[in-house]
Amino acid sequence: MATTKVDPKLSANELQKKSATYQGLTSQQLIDAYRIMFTSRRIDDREILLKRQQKIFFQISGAGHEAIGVAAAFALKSRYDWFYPYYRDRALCLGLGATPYEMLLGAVGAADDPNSGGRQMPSHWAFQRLNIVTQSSPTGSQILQAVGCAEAGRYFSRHPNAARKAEGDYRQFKDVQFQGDEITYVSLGDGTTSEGEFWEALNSASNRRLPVIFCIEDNEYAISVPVEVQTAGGNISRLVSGFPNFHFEEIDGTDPVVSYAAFRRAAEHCRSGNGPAFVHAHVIRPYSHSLSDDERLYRPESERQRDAARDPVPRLQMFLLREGILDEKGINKIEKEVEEQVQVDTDRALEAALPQPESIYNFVYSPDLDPSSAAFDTRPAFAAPEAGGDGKRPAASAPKTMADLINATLRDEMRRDERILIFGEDVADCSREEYAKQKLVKGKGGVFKLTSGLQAEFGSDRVFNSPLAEAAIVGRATGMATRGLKPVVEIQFFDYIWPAMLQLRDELPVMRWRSNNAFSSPLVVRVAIGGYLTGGAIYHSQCGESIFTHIPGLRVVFPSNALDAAGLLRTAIRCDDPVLFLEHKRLYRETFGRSPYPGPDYMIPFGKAKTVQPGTNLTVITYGAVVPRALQAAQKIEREQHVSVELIDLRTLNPFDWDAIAASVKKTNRALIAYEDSLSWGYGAEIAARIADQLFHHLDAPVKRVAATDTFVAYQPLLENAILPQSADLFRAMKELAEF
Ligand SMILES: Cc1ncc(C[n+]2csc(CCOP(=O)(O)OP(=O)(O)O)c2C)c(N)n1
Ligand SMILES: [Mg+2]
Repeated sequence: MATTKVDPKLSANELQKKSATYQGLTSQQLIDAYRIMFTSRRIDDREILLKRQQKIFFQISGAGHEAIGVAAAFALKSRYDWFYPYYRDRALCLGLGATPYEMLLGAVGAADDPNSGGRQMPSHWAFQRLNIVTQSSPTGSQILQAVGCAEAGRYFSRHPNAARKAEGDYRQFKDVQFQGDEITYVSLGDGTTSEGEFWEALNSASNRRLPVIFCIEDNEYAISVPVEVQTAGGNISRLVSGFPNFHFEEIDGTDPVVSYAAFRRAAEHCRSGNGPAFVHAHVIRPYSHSLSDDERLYRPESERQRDAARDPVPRLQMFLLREGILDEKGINKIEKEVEEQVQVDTDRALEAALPQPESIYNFVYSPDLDPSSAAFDTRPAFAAPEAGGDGKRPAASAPKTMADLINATLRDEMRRDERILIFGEDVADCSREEYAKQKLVKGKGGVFKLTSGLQAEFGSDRVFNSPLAEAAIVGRATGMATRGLKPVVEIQFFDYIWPAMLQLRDELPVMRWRSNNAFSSPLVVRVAIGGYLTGGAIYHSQCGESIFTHIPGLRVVFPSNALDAAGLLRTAIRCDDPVLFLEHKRLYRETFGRSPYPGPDYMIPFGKAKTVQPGTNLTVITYGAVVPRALQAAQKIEREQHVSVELIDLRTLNPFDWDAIAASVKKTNRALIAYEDSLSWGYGAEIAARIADQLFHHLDAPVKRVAATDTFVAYQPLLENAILPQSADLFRAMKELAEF
């Protein structure tokens, strides 16, 4: 192992005994390192035993990764820097201050497990007091969030007022702390560098010079797949070396001294504001991938022996003995103390109270702020009609489009709350600010112009273009929101939301639940959705909202008119849950549903449907762009056949207004559910099933659905018309239902 003598005038003996440091690590720190590394290994060993005894239910070890973990913990600042570790980082977490007892609580799945309260597998770390952010199982999904976390730290140091608490919205429940020179640590295995999100994260961290340390713990295997299959040329350091602004280290991660020195240099680079760092640590994996894996199936004994010779725990022990830092007695004393501690903690953990089944619904959503509550029910404050006017500018009281009101709502909310950031593809007015400043260009502000003028008013810190990378948009936003920012990001077209699906399914909506309320990421994802565009075709017409309403923890909103869009967007921004805000492209500039701006505090609670028109013969339940089409059909059938239709616009899809549906169906005894998405397995299936289940005795006819065909949407208008539900289709279904 490498040693650096601090003072060459001292004798070797004195050096070792008194003032020797090893790349800046004192003898005492090395002793502490050994205690932590040995503790880490003994917890793994104990868990393996417990798993074999069926007292715990999963085990994955940090064995072989202890030295790099301790080195990172010592070089960084606990409770000051931020940490996105992965499952092999047991020693890191111990080094930062997590206790063996807390880890064993996780292993048994105890109610007081600080990682997740028994909701996640062991080694999925989360320690709120240590800034160790809740981690999940998908490999690599933490990397973009770490980038967002670093962005948040920087943002708050540039906008310290944004960190202030405020009453009456999510900020009341979201404490912010930040340090001017903080670092975000994120780690991952060699195999995980194959994930696209890894590259997206490096790209943004590099480009924005963010203080992120990427620690690659390269044990040469991803379960059974060796590194040369994952990584072209077999060495990730070589591939990433072209990223600008990085500090690079490639080291023996089984040597704590070398690892510590590398982390110190990396931290220095990051804290000085130079950009991110990349620490590529070569480590070993002596205990197979997990207890479900036996590496002897794919690794010969010779290779395993070679690794064993580098095992960091015995190596450090030998080093301490050789350097005279500890003698055998000293080593034995530490090991005995650790053994006893792990035994005591295991016994306690096995006795710990278990979570109660009634608690499973806790923290799917914010326990503090209910977006369906009366607090989010405010009256519109329309501007009084202006007298005269210059005839050129539209009066403030004039009806505006949905696009106008979304833009106005974003503007007013950004004025009110400095934690709001907007980013996405093309959302800025002009990334090359000088063009706009010199008035050479007018600015874009979104492909649908929904964010027009916001960069000009709020600056490029708050409104900026992202790379063309949807996972990065949602992943970074999630990291920012964890720190207390309120990103309102845009996915340009629903059709292209899919690269972000892992973040939208496995990360964003589950942060709060999986951490037992220790962390949360309330933010808004605005998405342009839907067809009826005449030429939108397959990739500019998709719906698919039921895929997202199927996700617990995610609010889903789908307004049909300008006023609702304004009121619901404000609720989405001020509430304490993640919200998917679906904006129908066809409705952006429609004549239908225009409204004057309802003022800077207008809110509509989630889960409250709107009765578009009352009726007595049958109920139509719908939302989005089908609302005006259903209204047209309802008016026609009333006119021509005297059928009175009650038309319900759900407005929010999760939560949805079951009470309104039930009250209406009890009155009309007939129900039709209409939606733009393809018919089968769509949103209407759930509503139909609930009506069948709970309102069976009130029905005089089968529950009907009208929706798109089970195809994609075609380009040629003739085909598009045949595919998407039209007013005539709705009319036919209403007639059939009324006549049943
Ligand atoms: C996105 C995703 N794909 C697959 C898996 C299953 N899986 C869990 S760990 C793992 C290998 C990870 O290897 P590496 O990144 O090298 O980390 P190591 O376990 O070797 O430390 C795989 C394939 C997963 N958890 N997430
Ligand atoms: Mg690996």
